[in-house]
This record gives sequence, C-alpha cells and structure tokens, in this order.
Amino acid sequence: MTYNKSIAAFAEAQKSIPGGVNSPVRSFKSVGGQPLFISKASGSKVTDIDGNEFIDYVGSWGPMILGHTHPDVVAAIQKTAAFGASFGAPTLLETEMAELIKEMVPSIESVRMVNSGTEATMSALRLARGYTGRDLVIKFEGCYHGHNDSFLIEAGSGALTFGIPNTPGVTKGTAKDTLTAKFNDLPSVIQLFEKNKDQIAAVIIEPVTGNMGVITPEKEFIEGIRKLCDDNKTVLIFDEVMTGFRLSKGGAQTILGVTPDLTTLGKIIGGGLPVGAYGGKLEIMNELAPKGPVYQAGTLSGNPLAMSAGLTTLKLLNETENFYSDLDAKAALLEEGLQNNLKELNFKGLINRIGSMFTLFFTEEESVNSFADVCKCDTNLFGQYFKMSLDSGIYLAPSQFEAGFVSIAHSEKDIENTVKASYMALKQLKNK
Ligand code: KE4
Repeated sequence: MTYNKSIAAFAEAQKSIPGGVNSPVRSFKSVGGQPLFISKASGSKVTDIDGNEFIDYVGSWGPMILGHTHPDVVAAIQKTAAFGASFGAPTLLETEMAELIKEMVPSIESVRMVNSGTEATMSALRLARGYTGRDLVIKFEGCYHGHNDSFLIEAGSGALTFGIPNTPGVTKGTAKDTLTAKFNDLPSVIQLFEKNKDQIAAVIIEPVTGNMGVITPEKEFIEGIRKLCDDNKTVLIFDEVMTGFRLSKGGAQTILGVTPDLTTLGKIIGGGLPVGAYGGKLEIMNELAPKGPVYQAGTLSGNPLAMSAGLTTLKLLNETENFYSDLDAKAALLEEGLQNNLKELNFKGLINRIGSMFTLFFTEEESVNSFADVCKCDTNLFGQYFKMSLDSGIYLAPSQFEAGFVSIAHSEKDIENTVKASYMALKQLKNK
C-alpha cells in the first residue's frame, strides 16, 4: 500500500490545524506513521485518498454500528436537510428521540440533548453538583469522559495514549474537586467515601471501559459502587457514550443489571452526526433550566438534521429482529479467530471482548482487569502490529488504549480476512 496523498495532505493540514487533526487520537502519533485521510466509506469499509480500501474497526470511534452510509440514515439526512438543518426552536423530532431513548433505556425518565459526549458528561456533573449541593466527583484511572476540565485527571483514551492524563490548563481549583479511584478495586472507592463524608456529588464511570481498552467490571465492584452511592446519597453517573446502544438496546446497564441515576450518551445516538445526551431520574433532571435552577444550553442541541440521523439509527437498532445477537456472533467469530492466532503462534497477548467491543492487548499478563494491568502492555509492539494490519487492509484504532468495534455490516469474509491479516502480522512480529 502507498499513502503518498495522505502524507502530502497531512503536511498541508499541519499548516492550518494544530497537529494536522481535529482530534489528537486521529494523528497516529502513538503508533508512529501518518494518519490516513479518508475520502469515503460504505458498510464495513473505508477508503483513503490514495484509493486504499480498509476493513474498518474504528467506526468513527463507535457511532457506525450499522456500518457506514446505511441507506436509511443517508435518506433521512437528505430528506430532513431539504426542510432546514436547524431552527433553534423545538421540533417534533426531538420529542420522538426523547421518547425512544426512554423506551430503550428504562432508567432514563427525562433526557436532554447536547452536541457531544463531552457536553453530556460535563452537564451531568454540573447537574449532580446542583442537585446534591456538593462539590466532589469520583472518577476512575484510565476512564475517559471527554475533555471537560474535571475529567482530564488520570484520563484514558487520547490523554493516556499521549501520556498526558493530567493536561496543562486544568486549574488546581478544579483538579482538587476530582478524586480518582481504581477500576475493579472497590476498597479504593470506599476509602474516598470515608475520607470525604457527605461531600461527594457524583461517581462517574464507564460501566464497561473502552478508553483504556475493553475491561468489564467485576460484579461486586459495580454493584458495590451502586450501594455506596445509595448509602451516601451520591449521584451515580454511567458514562455510556461508548456503550450506550452498543452493548444492547439499553446499553451496559442492562447487561450488568445495575441502574445508574444519570446516564450520558453520544456516538451511536447521532448516527454519525454530532449528538450527545444525558438523562435519568426525573427528580434530578427536573433541576435543569428552564424547569429548575441548573443552567445548561446549546445552540444546535437537538437540531433536526442530527436528530434525523440518530433517530433513524436507534429505530433500526430497536426494531431489527436479533440485531444484537447477530452483531455478537460476528464479534465472537473475530475473537475466536484472533485467539486461535495467538495460540497457534504461542504469541503473548490476550483479547477482552464484550458484545461488539474488543481489544487485543499486547501483554505477558494472564488477564487485563485494571488500569495497572493495562499499563504493562507493550505499546511499541502494538504500534508495529497496527502498521502491519494497516498495510494488510485492516484499519484498527491507532492506540492500545482504545476499543475496536464490529458493525452489523462486517461480513464473515471481512472477519476471515481480518483473522488472516492478524495471523501474518503476529507471525512477522514473532519472527522479528
Ligand atoms: P466526545 O466529546 O468525543 O463526543 O465524547 C467524549 C467521550 C465521553 N465518554 C466516553 C466513554 C468516550 O469514549 C468519549 C469519546 N471517546 C473517544 C475515543 N475513545 C473519542 C475519540 C476522540 O477523542 O477523537
């Protein structure tokens, strides 16, 4: 594969855009090499400006669960655009979207649309603070909740990838109100509650992590957090920006059987257009302006164009028979193939998968269940694997600390080709 046009485009972009990208994780900086400039996509494939086609496991970092350019979604966007993209006034589409979200995620009794996952988590935290009258928030090392100041503390995803989990620009005044605990380590949470009695407004967590790679919570951990929040009258926020509508119609909370007080959403909910949302208990949501005193606003929140893409996507997820079991079967086939590769080549590594989210960890460890485990991964080896996969037509997330996504558009042939390419890459690495 040659990438000459992307290389030239990246040089050009860097003259006008910081780092040449509009989001750091796209830069390929942590895996070496240069980002691909994508020209088009369809189904499970993306094509770069050099004409190279790839089987896509990034899926725009989660939104493209239906695959790219699903005809119903494209048609909905085109139809709505003809009547106007945004009015800054209520539309019927927003009510329809809110009602469908309430139907699919029963813990959500009322929901507010915003324009990104970051806006959703930022707003949910402000709401929890306004509702409780408390200041402190507990987050978990390696979890990423967008680039809101309060959450760029021991953060995952790009912050972890680039080794800036605590970015400059976040004031001490802000940072002091964020406490960090350890994922799958309930005592680390209990300790913070004991030390900060009656001061903790919220606990925010990725109920299944994607931003330090995929890690599922131990039952006693996630249920223990629920009980701690109940006992301390603290708001439990499940950040389901990635897992919402990804792991099931009701997201991770349905799979785990644990009900949060607030849920944040993004990615899939926009069907590829900029949408975020947060919702939950009516008693809490009613504190939001204009009904209550907690202020939050947005020019393009709930705009009809984004609503039409998101609503069409959610309706397909909600109404397609066996959607999630079919999606899970595809991802299971991929996991089985990758596991067989590791076994046959006696290659040190392991896969964490839940539903259609997966991560291949380059580690000597027997399991990856915590941030500490993740930090033992060989990111250099991952970088080499990433590049070899790319050259074989497989587009993975350019970081060890991310999740891969299978879409319903991925065919058995795609999975077969991915497993073959992965085998060749691992074999090459083994023989190095
Ligand atoms: P956005 O502001 O990027 O829409 O959402 C922030 C966010 C919040 N919560 C979770 C659990 C998330 O995964 C994200 C965003 N995820 C990253 C990738 N893991 C977005 C990719 C990027 O930063 O470009």
